[in-house]
Amino acid sequence: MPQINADRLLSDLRTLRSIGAQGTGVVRPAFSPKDMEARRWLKQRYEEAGLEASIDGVGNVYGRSRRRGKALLSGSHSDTQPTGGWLDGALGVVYALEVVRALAEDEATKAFPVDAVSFQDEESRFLGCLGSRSLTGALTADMEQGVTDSGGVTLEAALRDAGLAGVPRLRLDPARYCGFVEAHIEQGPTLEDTAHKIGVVSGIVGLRGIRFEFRGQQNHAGTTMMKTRRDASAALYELAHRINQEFPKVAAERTVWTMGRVRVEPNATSIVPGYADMDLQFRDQSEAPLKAFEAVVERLVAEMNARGGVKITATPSRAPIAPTQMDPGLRAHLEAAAERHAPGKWQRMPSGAFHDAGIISASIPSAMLFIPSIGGISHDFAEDSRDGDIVLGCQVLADAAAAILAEANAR
Ligand code: HGY
Ligand code: MN
Ligand code: MN
Repeated sequence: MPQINADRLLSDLRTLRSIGAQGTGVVRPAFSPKDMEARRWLKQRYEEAGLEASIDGVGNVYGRSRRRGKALLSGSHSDTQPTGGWLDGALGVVYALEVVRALAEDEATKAFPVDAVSFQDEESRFLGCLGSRSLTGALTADMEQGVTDSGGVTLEAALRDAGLAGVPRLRLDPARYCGFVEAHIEQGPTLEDTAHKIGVVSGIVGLRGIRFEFRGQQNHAGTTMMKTRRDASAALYELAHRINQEFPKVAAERTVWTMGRVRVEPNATSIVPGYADMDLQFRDQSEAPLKAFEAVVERLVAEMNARGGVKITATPSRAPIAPTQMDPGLRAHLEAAAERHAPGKWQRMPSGAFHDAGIISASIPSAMLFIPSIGGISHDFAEDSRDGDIVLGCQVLADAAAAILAEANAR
C-alpha cells in the first residue's frame, strides 16, 4: 500500500500557506498576484513530481501523468475567500500532489496514472467554480460576459493582469479518467462533534443567488416625514425580515440562506437612503426547496412593488450550482480505506459547502473526502485542522486512490 510522506505533505501545505499569509489566515483571491504566485509554485511542484504541468487560460494548474492507462484525477482549488482559511481548497490541492508522489514511490502502484489539478476561482470572486466549469465545458460566453468582482473589476481585466489573456484553455477528456476525488476540510462541526476522523461525502449542495436593488428617493432625515419617505433601506430591512419569516415555512431540514452582503447609499446618518442593494444566497441538497424559495421571493417583491414608493428589482446574482450525488463506486473505495485507517471513526455525510467536485461530476464520476475542522470554523482566519487529522486524511486518500486505479486498470 502506498505510504504518504507526512513531513513532505505538511511542509508543502505550510509553504502554500505562506503565499498570501495574513496572520493565521490567507488572502489569495483568484487571479491576484499571490494567487498566481501560488499557482506557479504548484506548477513547479507538479513538474518535480514528474507530471507534465501547465497553467491554462483561466488559471487552472494541471499536472498530467506520463503513465498509460485509466487515470485518476485529484485536486481542489488554491484561490481563497477574501478572509480565507489556510486549508480551504489548499488541503485537497496538496493532498493530490502527495498522492501522485506516494503512488509513484510504491512498487505496486508506480505504473498508475494520477493527474493533479488546482481549479481557479472556486470561491466566486467572479463566478463560482470558474475553473472547473471551464475544464468541463460548462463555462459559457454568456456567463463570462461582463462579469465583475465586488470591486467592479472585470474578469477580462483580471485575466489580462494575470498574464492569461490569449493563453489556451484546457478541457478535460472524460475518457481518460476512472474518476475524480477531491479532499477538503469539512468546514463544519459534524466530524469534531462525533469524534470522527473522516467524512465520505454523499452529496453536495446546490446553490442559487439573487441580487436585490432598491430604488427610492434620497432626502433629509429631519424634514422628510415618514409617510412621504421613499426609503430604500427601509424596504431592504422589510424584505430581509419577511424572507426570514417566510423561508422557514418552505425550507427542508438542511436548507440554509444568507444575506451577507448589503449596501445602503449614501450610508450617512442624516440622509434617507435613496438606493440599497443586497445579495441573498440559498442552498440545499435538492432542487425543490431552492425553487420554493424563488417563488417566495417573487411573491414578496411583487407585493412590495404593488405598494409603490420604493422600486425593487430581483436578478440572479450568480450562475446556479445544481445539487449533485457522489459516485457510489468511488465512495465505496473511500469508505473501505477510511475503515482500514480509522476503523469506526468515519461517517457518510452531505456537504453544506459547494465544491468543484459538484461541477466535475457532470463529466467524470466524482467523490469527496472530508477531514475535521477545529471548532467547525471556515471562511475565517481561525480555520484550522490538527496535523494528525491532516496526515490521516491524506493516507486514506492515497489508499483509496490505489484501490480505484487497480480496479480501473485491471479491466
Ligand atoms: O461557499 C462555499 O460553499 C465554498 O466554500 N466556496
Ligand atoms: Mn473550498
Ligand atoms: Mn470556501
